[in-house]
Order: sequence, then C-alpha cells, then structure tokens
Amino acid sequence: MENEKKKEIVFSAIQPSGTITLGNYLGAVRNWVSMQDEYNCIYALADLHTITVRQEPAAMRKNILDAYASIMACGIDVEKSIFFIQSHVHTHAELAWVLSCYTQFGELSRMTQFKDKSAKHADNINAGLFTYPVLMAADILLYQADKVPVGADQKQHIEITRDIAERFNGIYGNVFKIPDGFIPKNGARVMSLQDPSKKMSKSDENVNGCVHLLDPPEVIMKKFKRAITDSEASVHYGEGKDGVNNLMAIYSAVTGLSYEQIEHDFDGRGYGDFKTAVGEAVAETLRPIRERYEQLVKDKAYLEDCYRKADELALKISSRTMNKVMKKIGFVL
Ligand code: AQP
Repeated sequence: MENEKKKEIVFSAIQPSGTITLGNYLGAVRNWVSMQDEYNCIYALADLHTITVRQEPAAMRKNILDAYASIMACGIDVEKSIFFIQSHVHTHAELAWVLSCYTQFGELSRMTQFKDKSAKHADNINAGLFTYPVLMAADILLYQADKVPVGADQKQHIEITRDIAERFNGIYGNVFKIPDGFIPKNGARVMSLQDPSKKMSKSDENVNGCVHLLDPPEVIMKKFKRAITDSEASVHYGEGKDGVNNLMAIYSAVTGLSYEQIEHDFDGRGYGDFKTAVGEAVAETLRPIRERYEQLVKDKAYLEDCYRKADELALKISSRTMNKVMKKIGFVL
C-alpha cells in the first residue's frame, strides 16, 4: 500500500474517431500497456474530442464501443488501470471551459494540428477544433499526471498543457502537477504506407495507407506489399527514402531489431522480401489483439461494467482537482 502511494501517475487518451491504427498502437497504446505495473495508469477514450470533426451518430456509437474493446484487447488490465469514457466524466468539459480563459488565442493559433485539420476540413473550422488542446490539457491536468505516453505528433499539445498549467500555478499557487510527455524511441511517428510524408491516421481516406489493429493478416500483407518505396532497391535508412525509412521504423518497433541489424539482414535483397518480412512481423504482433477483440466485443455487459466502474473512479479523482481549481479562482462552492 505504501508503494502504491509512491507510484507516479500516467494519463493518456485516444479518440474513437475510427478504427485504431498501427500508428496509435506503436506510438501510444503499446506504452499504455507496458506502463501498467510501474505507474498508476489512467486512460480515456476521448470521445468529446471526436466531435471537432462531424460524426454520424450511429457510426460514432459503434466506434466508441469498438475502440473501447480494441484498446482493452491490446492488454489494458482493469484490475491495475482505470480506462474510462471521457464524456461520462463531466469534470473534463468543466475544466476545459475554465482553462480556456487562461489560454491565449495566439498560442492556440500556432498549433500545427489545428492548421492541418482546418485545411482538411475547410468547410467546418469550428471553435472546438481550435480549442481542442485546452480540452486535452484539462484531461491531463485533472489527474495530476506525471507522464503522458503519446506519439510524436502530440508533443506540441503537451507543451501547451505545461504552459497553461504553469500560468495557472503562477497565479494561484501549486494547483497542477506539470506533466512530461513520454514519447517512445521506436514507432513515435508511423507514416502512411501510401504517402510517407503524412502520418498514418485513422481518418485517412486511402485505406491502403493505414494498417488497422483489426485488419486480418492477408489484408496487412497486401497493404505492406503495396507500400510506396523508391527505385533504389536497397534496404537502408537515408535521405529521400521516406517510404523505406518508415518500413524500417515499423519493423524495428515490432521486432526490436536495430536499423544496423535490419540493413545487415536485408543486404543484397530486394524490397519484395523486406515488405513481406515487415508485413509478417506486423500481422504476428496484431494477431493476438484481433483474437482477443473478437471475444471482448461480444461481451457488451462486461465492457459496460468495466467502463462504468472506471467512469466512477475517474470522476472521484478528477473532482478533487476540479474543486481545488474552483475554490482558488473564487467561485462559491
Ligand atoms: N501515425 C502515428 N504514429 C505514432 N503515434 C500516433 N498517434 C496517432 N497517430 C500516430 C498517437 O496515438 C494516440 C492517439 O491519437 P488520437 O486518437 O488522440 O489522435 P490523432 O493523433 O489525431 O490520431 P489519428 O489516428 O491521426 O486520428 P484522426 O485521423 O481522427 O485525426 C496519440 O498519442 C497520438 O500521438
């Protein structure tokens, strides 16, 4: 029990905006699983974040439950970790409003994800898309998190979270723990297999660019065989070889092999052999996750029991921070 108290707190979340990808897994979720013994882990399905892009209601309901089952299937242990649904815990929206009054328009304007997403959804550049990082800051700060395991694309959002927390603490005293990002060495930025200048995304319209966690092995093999490479036909890491660099990063992340070892193993062999090896290694990594998902998704009652219990714990923990924030600001409680 004494040891329990000393464990650092980990918080992270994922949007159920589509089927979870290999990028989400290697960049974030794999670390969520491996951190469960050493840390007190709190994870969320960030469904409030998904409505920054228009969602079809029936598809959204299905995506939320499928994503919950998929993440559980990756190895979240509900006996060790809290895995809840963000919209079920009202403190997130409340703290987001409060923090938006301590966040500057100029700093939000510099967020690259806002620029990218507003270019992609030019017909719906809503205020939520702009203030997305504030909700993310609220998610993290509510739990006084020490570490936030995320992919490299979230680095800027972690930085703004720290800035907001420091600003708030500067006015009111030590209210928030200042969190650190926890970005993996391997797999922090998995790129599209069809356009390796773009990150692999759940919402990518080109299905061949993105490997989904639940893709069967034959689909995974097909996607890797079609992956864009270059005309050099030499497996090595280098400038102008974005496609091969990406395949090497994925292969290294799933096998643990160094780039030197991969270059050595594939010396004198063509891209065909290499793509097959990467596809097989990924299919093998994802196979147990897909099998576990197939079982879990059928047991809706079990899943509901898991998230209801987690929602309750998340509300209890986050309410402590929320009450402190309200009191410090001067609200009458
Ligand atoms: N390509 C990636 N490589 C490594 N890590 C990644 N992450 C996302 N894409 C990659 C990490 O996955 C976690 C959850 O991401 P998210 O769902 O909160 O949002 P996102 O970054 O916007 O993910 P997507 O897949 O690109 O979703 P859409 O298409 O809806 O925008 C985060 O830790 C993220 O860093």
